[in-house]
This record gives sequence, C-alpha cells and structure tokens, in this order.
Amino acid sequence: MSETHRYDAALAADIEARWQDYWERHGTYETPNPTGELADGTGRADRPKKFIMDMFPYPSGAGLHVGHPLGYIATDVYARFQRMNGHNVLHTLGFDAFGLPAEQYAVQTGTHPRVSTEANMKTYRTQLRRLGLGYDLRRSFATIDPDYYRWTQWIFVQIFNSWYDRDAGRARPIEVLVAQFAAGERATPDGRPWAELTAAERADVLSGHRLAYASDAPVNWCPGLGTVLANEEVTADGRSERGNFPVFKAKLRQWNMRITAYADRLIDDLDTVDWPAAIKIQQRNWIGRSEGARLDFPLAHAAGGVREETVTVFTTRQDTLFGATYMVLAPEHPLIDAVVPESWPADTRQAWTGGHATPRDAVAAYRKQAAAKSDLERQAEAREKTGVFTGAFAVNPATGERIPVFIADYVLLGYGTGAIMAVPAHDSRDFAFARAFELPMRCVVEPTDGRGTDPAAWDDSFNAKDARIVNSAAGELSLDGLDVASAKARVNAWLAERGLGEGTVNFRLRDWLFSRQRYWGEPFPVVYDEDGVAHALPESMLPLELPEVDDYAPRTFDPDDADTRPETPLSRNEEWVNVTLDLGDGPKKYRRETNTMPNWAGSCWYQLRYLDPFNAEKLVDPEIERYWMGPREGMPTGGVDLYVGGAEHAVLHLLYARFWQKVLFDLGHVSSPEPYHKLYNQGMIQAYVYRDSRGFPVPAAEVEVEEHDGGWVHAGEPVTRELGKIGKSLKNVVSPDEIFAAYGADTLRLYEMAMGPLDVSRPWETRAVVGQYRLLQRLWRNVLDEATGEPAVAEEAPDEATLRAMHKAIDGVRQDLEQLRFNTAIAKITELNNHVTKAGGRVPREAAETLVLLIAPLAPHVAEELWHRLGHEDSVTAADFPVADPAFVVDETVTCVVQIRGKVRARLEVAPTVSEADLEALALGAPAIVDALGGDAVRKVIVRAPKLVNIVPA
Ligand code: ANZ
Repeated sequence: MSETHRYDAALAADIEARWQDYWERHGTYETPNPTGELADGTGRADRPKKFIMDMFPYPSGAGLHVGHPLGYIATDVYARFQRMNGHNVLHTLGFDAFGLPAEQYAVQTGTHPRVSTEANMKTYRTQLRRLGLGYDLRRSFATIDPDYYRWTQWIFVQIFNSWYDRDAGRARPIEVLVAQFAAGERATPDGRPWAELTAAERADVLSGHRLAYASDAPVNWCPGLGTVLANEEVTADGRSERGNFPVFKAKLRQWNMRITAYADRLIDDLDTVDWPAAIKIQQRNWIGRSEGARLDFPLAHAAGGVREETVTVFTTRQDTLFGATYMVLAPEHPLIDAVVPESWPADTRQAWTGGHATPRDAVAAYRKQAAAKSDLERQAEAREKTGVFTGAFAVNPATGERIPVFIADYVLLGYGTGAIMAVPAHDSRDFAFARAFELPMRCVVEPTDGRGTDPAAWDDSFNAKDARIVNSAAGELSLDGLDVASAKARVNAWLAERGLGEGTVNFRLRDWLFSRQRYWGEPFPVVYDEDGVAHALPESMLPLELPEVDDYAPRTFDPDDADTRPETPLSRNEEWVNVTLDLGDGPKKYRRETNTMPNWAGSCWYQLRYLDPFNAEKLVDPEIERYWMGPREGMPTGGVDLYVGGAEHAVLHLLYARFWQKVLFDLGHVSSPEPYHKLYNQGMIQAYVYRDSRGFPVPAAEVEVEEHDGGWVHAGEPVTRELGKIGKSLKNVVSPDEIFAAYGADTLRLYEMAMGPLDVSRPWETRAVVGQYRLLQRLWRNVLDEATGEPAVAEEAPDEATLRAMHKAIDGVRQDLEQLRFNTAIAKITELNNHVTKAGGRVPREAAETLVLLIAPLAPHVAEELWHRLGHEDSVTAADFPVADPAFVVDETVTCVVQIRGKVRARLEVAPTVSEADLEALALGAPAIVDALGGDAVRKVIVRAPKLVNIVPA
C-alpha cells in the first residue's frame, strides 16, 4: 500500500504551507471596518463584532520559544471560533519595539537598534505565520514606525495640553484653565492678576495643573542603567526590575504624567470590567486609597507657647488623636532644618540623642544613614526601629500637651504628608519605637481582649477597630464611649470647625515618571524657549523623528555611586537639539527635549491604532472606534472584547493604558473610558531545568533518564531536575521550529491547548507532543483513504448512537471554546473521534464533517485540507460552527414509574421525548403490569410523560 497520503510531518508541512499561502492570497483574515479605507462591500461589518487581542511582543533576538505562543494560539482559536459563529472578528498582532535590549545590543555590536529590531521582527513574523495564526496583517505595525509614534507623540501633546478639572470630574483643554485665570475666576498662587504674570511665571502656574508636566522631584535614579525609572519599574527591594541594579532617590528635572488625578476613577471603573480578581486587587492596592484626615500640629517654643509653624500629618486613625504622644517626620522632611534648635532642650532623654552632641549633628548623621535604605527596607515591620529626636516639640491640638518631634526612617517622605502623629498604644510600629525610645503611651481605644488599659503591660499595640474610645476628653472635644467610626466623624467635624484640618482621602499612587535617558524611544514633541518654558510642537511638526546619532549608548555609571547624574544620548547631537522653529509667533530659537519616552508609551494605546491603521488625519475615526470599542450592553465602559496576556503587567502597562484611555475619553477622542473589557491571564509554559553537582544548568536536550534508579544523567554524571522558566540561561529552550519539523504546526497548537487549563502554568514535555499528533492521524484516517487520498466517508446518515455522540460533542466543545477551556474541548473532540473509530466501517459524512468543523479553530490547516477534500469549495474558516440539536444532547433515557392505584408496580427506561400515547402503550404492555392486572379491565390511565403513569383498574 502506498503511504503517500498518510498524515506525517512531511505531509503536515506541505499542507500547512499551502494553506498559509492560500490564506494570504485570499486575505482570509482581513477584517472590514464599517467605514473608511478598510471598509468593503461584503456586509461583514454589519455583523456583531469581536475584537480579540494579545499583549503584543517585544521582538527579542532569540526568536520565539515554545512558551511564547501559548496566548497567541489561544486567542487565535477563539478568534476562529467566533468567526465561524458569524462575528466580524478583528485579530492582529503588532510589535512593542522600542526598548532597552535592542539598545544594549546596539551598544555592544554597533548595529543600529532599528536594524536589529527589524531583523527580529522578521523572524517573529515568519514563526507566527508558520503557526497558522490568522491575523489581519494590514493592521499590524510596530511602535517604532514613525507613522505610529507620530500618534504617540500626538497623544502626549493632548495630555500636555490638558488639566484635570476636579469640579467637572474630568480632563479638559488647558485653554479653559487659562481663561479661568484670565477672567479672575480662579486665583493665581500668589494672588497677582494673571495679566501681571510673566510668560515664564504663567508657564509655571500651568505646569502645576497640566496632565503632563516637568518637575524637580526626587526620582528613582539608577546609575547602573544610566536612567531614571518609574516606581512600577523598581522592585520591592529597591532595585531596577531590569538589570537588578541599586536605585537611589535623586532630585532631577523630569517629565511626569499626572495619573494621580485619575486615582478614584481608576479604582471605581474596575467594577465595570471583566478582569481576574487578582489583577483588580493588585491595581486597587497599588493605587492604595486610604480614607483619613489631615491635621495640623503647631510647633512649640523651647520655652513654652506655640510657634507659627505647624506640621501637617496624615492619619487614618484620627479617632486616636488623644493617644498621640510624640510625632515623627520623614528624615528628608523640608521643615526639619527650620525647627532643629542649637542645643538639646533640658528635658531631652539620653536615649533620644543617638549619642550626638547637638540636634543638628544627630539629624545630619541620621539622614545619611536613612538615604542608603530603600523605602521597602525602611518600612519592614519586623525591623528594629531607629530614629533621633530633633530637639523640637509640637503641641497635641486635642490635649494641649507638649510632645517631642522625632525623625525616623519608618516614615516616608513620599506618602501622605511625610509626617505622622505617633499613637504607640494603637499602632505597632509606633509601639516598637516608643518602647525603644522610652516614650509615653496612652490607651485611647478600650481593648476587647481583656488585656487592660495600661500599655506598659502590653506586648504589642491594640489595633482592633470594633472597640470604644476611652481617655479622650478635653475642653469641648469628647470622644469617650464612641465607636471608632463615630469618633472619626466627630474629630473631622472638630478639625473643620477650628480650621485645624479635615477628612481626606490619600492615595499611595504617585505620578508616573515619564522620561528616560535613552536613545531608543519616542522623542518628546517638546521644545524649550530661551526662558526655559516648554512648548509642545504643533501637529504639523509630527512625527518628530528620532535623529541618527553616532553613539546610542546611555552613559552608565558605577551602579553604587548615588551622586552621579544621567546624560541623554540625544543631547550629544547639537544640530538636532538646537533649532529655529516658527511655533506661530515667528521663527525663534529653541532647544529640544533630549529625554525619550519610556517603553510603556507605545503600548498605552495600540488597541486604538489596530482599528484604523492608515488614518492620516486622526488617531482613529470615531465611527470605527465606536463600532469596535464603544460601550454596549453588558459592557458599560466598552473596550476590547478579549485581551490575553501575562499577569506580570498588572500595575505597569495595564494601569498606564487605562489612564491614557481615560484622558482620550475625557477629551472626546474615544467613546470608551476603558481600553480592555475582558482580560485573561494565561499561565506560563515552564520547562525542566537540569543542574549539575555545582548547581549549573546543563543542556536539557542532552539529559537522559537512568535505567535503574529513574534519576537523570548528563554526560555520565547525575543531575537534578526542577521546573523553571524557559530561557537561554537555563539551557532548556525548545524552539517551535523543532516541533514544526517533527510534527507540524497543527500538532503544536493542539498540544499547547491540551496541556491544561489556559490560566495555569504547565511543564513542557516534548515527549508528550506525539499524543496530539496521533489524534490528527486518526482523524485523517477516519476521513480519507490513506492509499488514494480520497474521502473514505459513508454517504449515509449516522446511527442514533453516533448522532448522540456528535451532538454531545458539539454542545460541549461550543461551551468550552466560549469559555476558553481549550483542553476540555480537545478531550471532547478526541472522544468523538474515538467513538467513530470504534464504531468500525466507514465514518458517515455528517460525523466526519462535524469532526472537521469542531477541530477547525484548533488545527486549522488539517481542517482546511480535509474540508477541501470532502468537496467543499470555500475555506473552512467561513463555515458555520455546528450547533447541537438538543434532542440528541439530553440524556438518553429517563426512568418512568408505573403505578396501579398509586402503588409502584414497574419502572421503565424511556426516551425523555416519549409521547403520551407511546408511554401509555409501553406501560400497559410491561410484563409486571400485565401480571399485576391479572386480566382486569382498566378504567383510566393518567399519563405524565416521561416520568409517571398511573393505572386505575375498573
Ligand atoms: C495615627 C495612627 C494611629 C495611625 C493608629 C495608624 C494607626 P495607610 O492605611 O497605609 O494609608 N502614616 C502616614 N503617613 C506615613 C508615612 N509617610 N510614612 C509612614 N507611615 C505613615 O496608613 C496610614 C497610617 O500610616 C497613618 O495613620 C499613619 O499612622 C501612618 F492607631 O496615624 B496613623
């Protein structure tokens, strides 16, 4: 028998290449828009839409390994399924192509980052095509394309030119604010009329409101990378996420995005999107909304009496005000220098001074020590509490008591007001500090655990909030007997009456540090005039293209040298930096901004450009945007229908993209305030890592299993095995190319989808891939004659059992695909395939076609080929996904109880659809009933199909 039509790797490769060419030639995955350049006359844009998206990749030099495409295959299967369900499906993939690795490679090799990035993208495109991913390639782009980053820059300009109007609850054009200042509706910071302010002064005032602004704030400076970093890019232990270098706080003039203006909306709108609960929690925690109060503590003169200066604290426990027995300021707090006295006051305790002769010495020494620690280290609960007395006193506004003011590193400058009222009896950090520094404690919330009200006898603070306030009355303010919530409300009112403070909401979220000292990023569309005032470039000057430079290298420094300062590669190109431009008021000299945008910029809005990639007039046409992204039933804030990517982006990309989308929404450029309606986090494909006795990874491909004891050996030596990430450094990379060669893309797709539920991590096992290959081989043989390649199906209707198996599979696979349960869908297809194999003989055409249609989203090449050989002209991608006939899906029989005068006499197994007449006949004919009736006549039969028959004899 000739083997030429057997499904093997060579045949798979041939089929796959042919169909990939076919799809490309026919534009099979090209999706029409309702209007504009991509509109067509097919009417497909009248169908319901589905916008299905992956987090786009950064094209690295190593190409794809088998772990990368897990999510891409999943969205592709879902997209194909929805296409077959009659949806107009938008599915494409671009590249997030600015970023550090290309730049580092450029530095090492002298290759322009664009050149290496383009080459990497080419490899990716080849590999993605080889996987059979159905993308509308017309809509694909890279963030480094000037046509794309023109709009990234344009959005920056929109953000720069707007401010957050708290009264309106949204962003508005900056001209509205200027008009308010000019009309005197809004006072300038120093009260002078707007008209009297110089241009630079006005720019300064506006900068305090713009949603994109430059400021001299302490930022995360990473000498090892030569750039500043956003908070989200710094690890919990204060190092750079990339490269793991130390990060220091340094005061530098940098661009920021006022994302904090959106803190509330970023929290509230999480309720409208369909995201994994864990990601929502991470975003909520990152934004960190705390309700509390700000209140002022007056400082005291050494001799007694209050000074003019006050220290404002932020507290979430204003109800414990009477228990505040000292204060703590962050070591960097700006007020400190003004309050530190020349010498230690008389009532200074030895323990407070740190052994220093003067408060100034003590403060200076302590500041130095604190600067060397990361915020996280400083806040660690268990750490020994350190600090020093500043020599200054403040007055507790409720008790009138004089309380000492300390500096301690557990208070952070960047949170709240950078100062706290310390309530040692009810806060565990304060408790530890008070113990270490012999400071008084006062119990003001009555413990509910029987420990009594003397903190001196306690092991730790009492923090429970379901308790009553005690020891809290002085003057007009009494909180005694109130519960915590009422006491907070009472204190808020008292503070407001006296002008001492007010209830407020504080956020942990900081503004987004938006500039990097890099070459390979979007240039800022900003120039500075001779007064140093920043101007956004007009739209006609965009894109501002990245200039060619001789030296792309960021200047990096000794990673541990905190005193270094960054140097931007673009600043080395004087010709580009110094320009004469006409910004509307005649040609003038300007200096360009030489920072570039962070690599998050391009991914903040790419979903919008997929919609309308060729639009030269607008970011996106409003009608097209509404069609694909607009709010609709079940998704009040609109957005992409399905967005699949890794959970590691919880607070970076996913937060930034939501923020940009909201600004664009406020300014009227888009109709949906949320970018991604449904988010799904795929798990990771891991692979075994084998290590030798020194702990070094050995090439996984060369490891063998030892016969006798089942251990692993490499080059004759025993090695250990564990699961880890796939990567070069762990020597466990499996390239999809190997699997294509051994089995074909359809097998790889099936294997990745069958490995387990999509959202859990799973170990790659090359040996197990063959299982899915066999499924395809069996399916192939069930449809075709391997000798001739002709269809081998029976042109007759399937029998009852096969119909049931078919419709059950259809029903189950449909539900599974809808809910992204690809592994169980494959199990059901396998079951049906086994059923028809076992039935023997030729497979009825209807069953064969059902199998082909069910597997089409998962293994599209095989499905196309079989569909074609079964005699269909059109691509299987255009076929309808089968719909189950409920009659065949329900359980085969139900039990019917047959009674005589209400007594059970027989049980019958009947079809659930049995008719009343048939059921009556069945009951009367049942041997047990015939016996029981003993020939008596029947007066009445009551039938309740399919479960009950009651017979009443005469
Ligand atoms: C008095 C108090 C009494 C506090 C008490 C807590 C318990 P969250 O919930 O995270 O917002 N705090 C305020 N600013 C701080 C800073 N810059 N560095 C370190 N700690 C700071 O925490 C708010 C609480 O953390 C505030 O409430 C303050 O301590 C402290 F029984 O004030 B509390």
